[in-house]
Amino acid sequence: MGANELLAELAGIGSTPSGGYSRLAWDPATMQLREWFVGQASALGLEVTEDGNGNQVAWWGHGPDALLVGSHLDSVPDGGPLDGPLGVTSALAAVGQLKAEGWQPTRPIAVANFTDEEGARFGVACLGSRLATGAIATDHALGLKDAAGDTLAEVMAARGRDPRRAGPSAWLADVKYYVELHVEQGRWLAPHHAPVGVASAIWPHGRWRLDFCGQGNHAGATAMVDRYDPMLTYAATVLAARELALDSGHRATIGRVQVEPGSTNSIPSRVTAWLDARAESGPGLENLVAGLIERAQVAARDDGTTVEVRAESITGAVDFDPELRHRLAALLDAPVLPTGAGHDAGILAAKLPTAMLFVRNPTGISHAPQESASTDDIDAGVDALVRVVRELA
Ligand code: HGY
Ligand code: MN
Ligand code: MN
Repeated sequence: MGANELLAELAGIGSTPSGGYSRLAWDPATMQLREWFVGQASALGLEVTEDGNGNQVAWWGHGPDALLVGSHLDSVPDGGPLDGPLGVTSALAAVGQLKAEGWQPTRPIAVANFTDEEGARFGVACLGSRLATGAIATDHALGLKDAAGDTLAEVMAARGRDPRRAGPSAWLADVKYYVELHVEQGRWLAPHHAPVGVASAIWPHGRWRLDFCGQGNHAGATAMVDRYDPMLTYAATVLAARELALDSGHRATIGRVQVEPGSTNSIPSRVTAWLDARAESGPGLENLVAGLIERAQVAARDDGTTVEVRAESITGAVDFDPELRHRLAALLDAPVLPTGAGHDAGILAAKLPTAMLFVRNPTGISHAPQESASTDDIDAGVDALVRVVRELA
């Protein structure tokens, strides 16, 4: 089956009323997707394995110097249909096409479904690939809690996995290259009239938790001058984030907030918000975040509140393997472009030669139901991946 047909099989899993998808790590939707992955890979004659972190890897042959392709199947809440699944379905389609042609690889080929790339449940991006590569301390990861207060260890155990198996994975030692195909996030390929692009780099980025604390009080009985309202400090910080990012050409987003007690007739006692900040350079990112923390602290002083900032997920700049990206860009006659989006390929790049292919996204929208790619471009992506697999394997 081609990638478009495989994607159509996923259409009903984890869909939301808005037409998007919510497929968080280890939730019923992603458990259904994992079973689907096993079924499809097995039908292709691949041997499906699962490492101690839940990463699924389907092997065509075994042994060292493998070519790994694939991506992830989890999504952000109310995400689009392609972020992740396009890479997994294109990898399966490419393997299926090559097998149907009777082509034989000279090295093992594996298709990965990395667990929890979005970090939407436990707060750390690329949790499956970070665990597999040792990029995160296993115990710290297993202790991460979701919104219900359940730890990753408890959630994995409830899904019949033994958390004691989590951590650096031996299978990666058998991988020589990783090539991840992904829907473009942002709109660069369309104005350049290219259906497929090759990634040069991933911007450094991170996530910070901001806790604004004040004095809860009665909304009607408390004069405005007598308030210590953390919502004000939070609001000033949101506006400062936009101002600092615009001035510096970087990116800052506060898209998630929790208010306690969250009562219409109470002044809040606490507002918790999460900052997602990204910049073209490490120093740029540091300056952006430091500047925002300073502004938040000044606002807290003015409001008689406090603010506490904790880094939750940090990803350094990624420069994809220059030799591999030039080789693939030449092979595909494709443009090379950076991205502000993080990926499992960005984590594996620390361990082995890694490349990414982007498939044109006509609107550039991602992490929203309107994410799209044309069926022709999706087919062009599979053709490109087939050529890359032939070239590397
Ligand atoms: O947040 C990201 O950049 C990626 O989609 N996880
Ligand atoms: Mn993704
Ligand atoms: Mn994503």
